[in-house]
Amino acid sequence: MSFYLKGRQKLRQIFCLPVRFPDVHNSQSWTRLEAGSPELHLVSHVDGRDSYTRGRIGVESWDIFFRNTNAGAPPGTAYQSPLPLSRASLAAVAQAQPNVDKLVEDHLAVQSLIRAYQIRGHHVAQLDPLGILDADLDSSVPADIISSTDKLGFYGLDESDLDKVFHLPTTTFIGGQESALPLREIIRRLEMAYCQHIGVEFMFINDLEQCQWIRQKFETPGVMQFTNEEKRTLLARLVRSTRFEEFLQRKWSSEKRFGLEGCEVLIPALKTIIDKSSENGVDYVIMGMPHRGRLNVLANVIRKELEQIFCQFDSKLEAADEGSGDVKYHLGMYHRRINRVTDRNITLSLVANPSHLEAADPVVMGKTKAEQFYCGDTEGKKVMSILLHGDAAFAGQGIVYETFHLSDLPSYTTHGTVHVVVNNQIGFTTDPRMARSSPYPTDVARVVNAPIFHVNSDDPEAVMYVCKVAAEWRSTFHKDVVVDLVCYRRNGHNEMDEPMFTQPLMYKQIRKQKPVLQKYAELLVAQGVVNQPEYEEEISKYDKICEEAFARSKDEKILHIKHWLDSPWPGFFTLDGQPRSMSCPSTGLTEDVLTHIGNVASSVPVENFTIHGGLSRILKTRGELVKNRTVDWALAEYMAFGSLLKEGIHIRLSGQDVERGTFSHRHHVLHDQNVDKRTCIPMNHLWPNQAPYTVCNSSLSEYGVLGFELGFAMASPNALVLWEAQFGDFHNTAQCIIDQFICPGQAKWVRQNGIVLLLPHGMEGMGPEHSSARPERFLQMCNDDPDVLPDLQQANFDISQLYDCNWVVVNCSTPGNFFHVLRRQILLPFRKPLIIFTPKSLLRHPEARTSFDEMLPGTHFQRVIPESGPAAQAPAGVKRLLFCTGKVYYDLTRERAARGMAEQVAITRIEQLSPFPFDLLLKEVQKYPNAELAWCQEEHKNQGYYDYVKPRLRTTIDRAKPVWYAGRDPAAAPATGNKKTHLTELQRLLDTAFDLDAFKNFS
Ligand SMILES: Cc1ncc(C[n+]2csc(CCOP(=O)(O)OP(=O)(O)O)c2C)c(N)n1
Ligand SMILES: [Mg+2]
Repeated sequence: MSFYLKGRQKLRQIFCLPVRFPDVHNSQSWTRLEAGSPELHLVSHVDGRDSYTRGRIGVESWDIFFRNTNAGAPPGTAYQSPLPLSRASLAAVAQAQPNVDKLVEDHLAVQSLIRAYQIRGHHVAQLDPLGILDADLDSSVPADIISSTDKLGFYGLDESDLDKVFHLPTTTFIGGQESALPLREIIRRLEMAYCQHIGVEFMFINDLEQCQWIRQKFETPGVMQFTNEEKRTLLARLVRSTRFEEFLQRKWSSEKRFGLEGCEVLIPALKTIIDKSSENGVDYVIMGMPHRGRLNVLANVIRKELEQIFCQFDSKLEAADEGSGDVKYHLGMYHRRINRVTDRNITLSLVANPSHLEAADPVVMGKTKAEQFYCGDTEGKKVMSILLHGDAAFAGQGIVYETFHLSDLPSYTTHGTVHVVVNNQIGFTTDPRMARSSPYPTDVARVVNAPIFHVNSDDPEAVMYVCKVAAEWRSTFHKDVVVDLVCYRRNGHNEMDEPMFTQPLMYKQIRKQKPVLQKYAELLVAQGVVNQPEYEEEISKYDKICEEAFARSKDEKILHIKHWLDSPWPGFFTLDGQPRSMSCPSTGLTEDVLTHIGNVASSVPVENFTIHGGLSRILKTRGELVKNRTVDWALAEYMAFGSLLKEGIHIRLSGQDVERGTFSHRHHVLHDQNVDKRTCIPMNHLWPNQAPYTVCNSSLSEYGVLGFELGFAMASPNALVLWEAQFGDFHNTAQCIIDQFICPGQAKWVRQNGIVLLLPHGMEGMGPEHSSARPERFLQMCNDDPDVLPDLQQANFDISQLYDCNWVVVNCSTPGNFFHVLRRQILLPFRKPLIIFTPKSLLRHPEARTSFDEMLPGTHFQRVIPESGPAAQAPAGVKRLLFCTGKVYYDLTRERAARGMAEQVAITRIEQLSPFPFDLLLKEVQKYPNAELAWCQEEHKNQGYYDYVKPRLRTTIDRAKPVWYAGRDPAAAPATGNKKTHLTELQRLLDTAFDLDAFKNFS
């Protein structure tokens, strides 16, 4: 046993505190005390309990305590407030203290002491149910916590002060009705509030009202009371939680399920948070959680039909839906039901997640924000989120920090998340002391001033109490809060895993540990709250439910992943989940609409608003473009957004500096130059009854923010949600969201998502960073087969291709095509993620303009922009057909003009790289029978599009001709850091592209 426990034991003797054993509800421990165990004898010996019980102020409560404990009350509830002290007697005692200076000093000392407990009491709370570990990784007792009488000296006090009465400061509630207490009683009450089974960490919060609120919740004497009804409900919930795991273990002993054994209290804990939140008006809870206990949460919190869970264990069942599916402990769920405790409707959604721990955190936040947004819940009173974490992952994964930093930002806040940590004090095989540098796994939450409630999970009532307080905190302050369930993991990491290899002593202790259900049932039986037959009846009732569901699960013939959908889109699909059509209307707009949007985009639509002179010039240039019936990149985006808003589509554009635009081209938020923080978003002044436009500069995060926007886009198909990277290459810090959610999301979870990624890309001599959005990676993850030519005669070939793909990858060379692809994203009858490599220099390139004519009704997004110059007029004479995508097109046309090769070389742009436009490209190739084919790109050969395009082009032409390469050599870095080398490389690739003999030697 650690020094700490020894120290605490001594303290408990001096202050007559109950000695807490690891097995906190083991009534034998308590009886032993009463029966005159050596410890108790020592108590008598040191201070003489009898003698100082008699006639001393404030110690009656200890008699009550021991009496109640003896009668079977659990430690947390045995304590009751002492009888009120008469004011006269207190005053008399106070007056009897002669030395005023000493009096003042002592009062100040007592104030410090109270504050010390409030700040550091949690370090000595009895948090580990096993009694062998320190939840804060430190066995020492802080110097200012009174673990023995000699520590009173720290405050200039001594044993003789223990019975002096001190006025209590307004920053404590330990007095209850009393405003003064003897020091001994003050310490005892502080011990009761801060050093038992609950460790409250909150004094870092820099808001007095919030601190007072928490102090009141934990310090007020007798505050933790439960009715018998509540105790019975708690027991019944523990029965379900425990017996569910036991049932799975019995039926499928060799299957991984990441059981909850050792933290069964999680189920009643979550239910308490939900009950309390429902009572406070919440009707939609969105949850995210890792593997541990997930099936149990689905069964007993979300209330997924048990047979649906059980049939996931049947390896012979085939999946009925499209997609490749996912393992059972990753699937999501959506369920609407009546909350039995509050009798109110409640919708619960558990978001599907990958193995990647904590990756779902921002996704849950984003979905919650969206659900709040769509139901007008501006303060988070109706919709809330609960996030569950493992201790190792919570401390180790950076995304946790990124997500916390979204929690209070106006465009990202969900007005408070309740975080619950299943702190089993181990991560797979790694001990906490090797897994984190912070005392607690929860310290990351301190950055946002979230209170943290650590609680010993073997004290179910203490757990319920902190969960109630957490839910109340959220509904009072609308800020994040953390419940740290300090527990243990009864089995290995999964049920097949041997934990004794690495944690032998811990697991020896665990083998001895009585399950919490058994302990709590014994306690309630001892208290007379339930009797043994009632308890047994509760168990057999639930076992029967499981058995019956198991029998029904045998009737299931196929698995429906659709049953595990976390975000249904009612009305968007047909009843059997199909798109309502397989076509896409024209994405063009009438001249009037284009002109109107253009005019608003080039004006300041509010009175007395002074914009910057430079911006006036930009808007003036926009106005001229509109007069000339032309758009540049920024205006094209405006046209797409503005028109969709008119059609009732909400638009949300988020990312770093998106309001102005990294390249200062967008200017969607105007700033009054004379009035601080006065802004205007012209896009919201376009139409009466338009949908709202949200444009928000994000925190400097990619992983967190992209995850958030993905979650936002999950909530509704009738919104265009875009995330823009500052530069395309920065998306790789969000790679997990791309790899785990965006790319395979539909295949794993039958959940569509229409998120748009805007990734600035292009080799502009800016060095290895800021150049490449890594198109090769996105293209490599496309699910189309490079070697199989699809059926080009298929009706609506282009739309079917889109329907079958996992995401759409485009690189538009004109603003008009950018406009069309954004609108198509919403006009399609289904949703797919859209990856757009967006330009930098083209934002201002004089040739990168589109006439209104190409945006009028009847026009469409062009997947391929064929050659339209002289070469197209006399195709037979064309010697080379160059394919390219994006900005290099402008370099190629300039070079071709300079070389006078307009008749010999045709240049065709592939605007939609994936799904690959086999049909249109076949036509292009057939049009130029005498041309050799070459792919030209500015990216290095092992990067960019070449590896994706080449085999597909070869398949298109049945491998009849080679496809040559004109571009940079392979390289490790995306671009050179040397401007001159950049230009030399560019010239070299242009030389190759237009040297008609370049590939002769290879033929
Ligand atoms: C990002 C990530 N890295 C590694 C893993 C592999 N892994 C799965 S569970 C686990 C331990 C998690 O420990 P903890 O968060 O404490 O949860 P517990 O399993 O103890 O409930 C690890 C390392 C993972 N799933 N995700
Ligand atoms: Mg753990």
